[in-house]
Amino acid sequence: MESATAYRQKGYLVVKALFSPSEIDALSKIVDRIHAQWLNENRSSYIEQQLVNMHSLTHPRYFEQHPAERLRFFQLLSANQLTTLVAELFGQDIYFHNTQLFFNPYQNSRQPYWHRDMQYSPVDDADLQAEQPNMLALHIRMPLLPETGIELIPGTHQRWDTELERNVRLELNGHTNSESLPNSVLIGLEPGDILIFDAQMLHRGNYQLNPRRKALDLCVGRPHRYTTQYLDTDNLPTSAELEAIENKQWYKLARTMLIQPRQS
Ligand SMILES: O=C(O)CCC(=O)C(=O)O
Repeated sequence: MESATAYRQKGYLVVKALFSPSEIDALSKIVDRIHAQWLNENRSSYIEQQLVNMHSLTHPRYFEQHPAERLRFFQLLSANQLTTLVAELFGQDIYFHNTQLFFNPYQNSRQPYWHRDMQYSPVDDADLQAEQPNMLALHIRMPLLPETGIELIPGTHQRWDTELERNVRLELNGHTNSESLPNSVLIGLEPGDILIFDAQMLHRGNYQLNPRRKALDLCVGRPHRYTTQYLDTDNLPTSAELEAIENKQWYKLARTMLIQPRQS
């Protein structure tokens, strides 16, 4: 499969028009309401901490007044065309981990920063490097507005940093994590397109090129002890919701992992 080869080589893949305008519209309406609630509750952190994302959009706290919408949201996120594509690319043992929404920081007051997602966990960088071949943690980026919003360094899912990349990513030897790095690619996406990329490859957002950003992000992957420890039951469908979801394999595996010993 051509796209599997492209992903293996580069660590990312763009699929154009995977979601229909009506699916994007339905997602957008739900996400706007959740984002508005979050902003209402977190406005001072958004401004003072220059936040660029929120997480856990499926949490019940966002559905207290809209219980039926939660099921609809899970259904949209596990759309058949998406789970089929992910199964073709990565196999069946993929679980739903969480969701995020990326937006511009308040008044674009912050520089985007190069990182590998798990560098913010307590796991040592050398251990992350050693485990990288055994991990599959994916972001599925679904822009709800057109954006040129993310920059990646192809191939960094398979190799660790050059000296410059390490200095920039970890802000060593006088470098800052917002400096430009060689061989990066900026990704342009339209609503309906998706970008799948390895959460551990070198990446950063782009805030300047987008007057507004509303980029929904689905975190899925293969169970691994470094990631499954952060899985939160509250973000998963209830048993009744699971029953009603047509395409349930990602959620089913996630729920199984909560009652089984952690897998490596
Ligand atoms: O899209 C962005 O602004 C940054 C994305 C990112 O850092 C991530 O998905 O971990």
